[in-house]
Amino acid sequence: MNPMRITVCLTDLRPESWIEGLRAALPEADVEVWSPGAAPADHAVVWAPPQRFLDEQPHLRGLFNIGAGVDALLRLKLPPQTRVVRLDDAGMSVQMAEYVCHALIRHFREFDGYEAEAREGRWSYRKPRERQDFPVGIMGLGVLGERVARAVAQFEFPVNGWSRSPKAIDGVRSFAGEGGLDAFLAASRVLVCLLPLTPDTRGILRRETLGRLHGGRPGGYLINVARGAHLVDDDLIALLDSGQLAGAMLDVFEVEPLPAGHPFWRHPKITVTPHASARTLRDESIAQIAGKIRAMERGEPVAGVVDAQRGY
Ligand code: NDP
Ligand code: OXD
Repeated sequence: MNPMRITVCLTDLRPESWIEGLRAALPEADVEVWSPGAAPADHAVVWAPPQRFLDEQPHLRGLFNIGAGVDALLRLKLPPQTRVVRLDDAGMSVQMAEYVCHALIRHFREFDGYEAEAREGRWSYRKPRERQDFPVGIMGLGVLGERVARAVAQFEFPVNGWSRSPKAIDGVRSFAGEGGLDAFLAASRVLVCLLPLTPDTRGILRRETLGRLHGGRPGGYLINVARGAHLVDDDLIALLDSGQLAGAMLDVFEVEPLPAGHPFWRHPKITVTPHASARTLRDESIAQIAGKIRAMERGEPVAGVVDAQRGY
């Protein structure tokens, strides 16, 4: 019997360590880097593959993305029987919790202000703020959002969560669906976006929604760690410049890398990070993907299979 064939197509990434790790984790398989014209494989491990790659892979059983977000993958024409599988945490949720708690606490405790004053040699206190006045709203309570919500709740902030279906998470007030969005926004002052990018969520961070934070009062804060296309950039800038929003920490952008002249780089109320909030960890990811390939081959269910209709 021919060995199972696994092809690896990682655009803009060096594939060598992935190939080595996958060969070690799946010694029974034939693991190769894809090149145009290569023989079709049984499974693929991918990041941003070109359409040509998929056109040449009509028999794929599993298409394993080395990220959690599959919006770019779902824009391609996929072989009909192929199951698309996203990374399921694989070490990302703890990083996301660190990032969001850092952004939240840095804003709430005014650490940027202290840092600026310390640079001027000034020893000055600020009036302590009430955490009850800084309810945090997390959009998306999936693998990453739930972990973030639990981490934020540990710091005793009021936490609201918004998802398609209602959730029961200790310390988190659940809002669901279109009908729950207005009440969720009104009850939240710091907004964290951890939604997948789908036709329903594209542009969801815009003037009308961001303007409703904190019951429409000024002082909201945005943390976007999901996808740049969730945000309408000009609306954010207008809300910051008018004083309606107090600031934003942004990790993701419609065009990445963020173009040199983009106003986000120099805006005094915006902190930019380079899509670094939760990095793919190679060893954890290889172990997870190898386990799922074996489970699929045994005909067992695997976690993280994407529903293409839903978009995540
Ligand atoms: P999941 O698929 O596990 O969770 C998605 C959540 O969003 C679910 O709670 C889902 O609701 C909710 N949701 C989806 N559509 C809607 C909608 N229309 N209205 C309300 N809620 C909705 O995803 P992950 O938590 O693993 O990842 C989330 C996103 O984070 C990824 O898609 C990716 O874009 C981004 N990401 C960013 C990274 C970075 O480095 N910046 C790293 C990794 C991921 P329900 O539970 O009811 O289905
Ligand atoms: C992901 C990402 O989706 O890195 O995993 O954004």
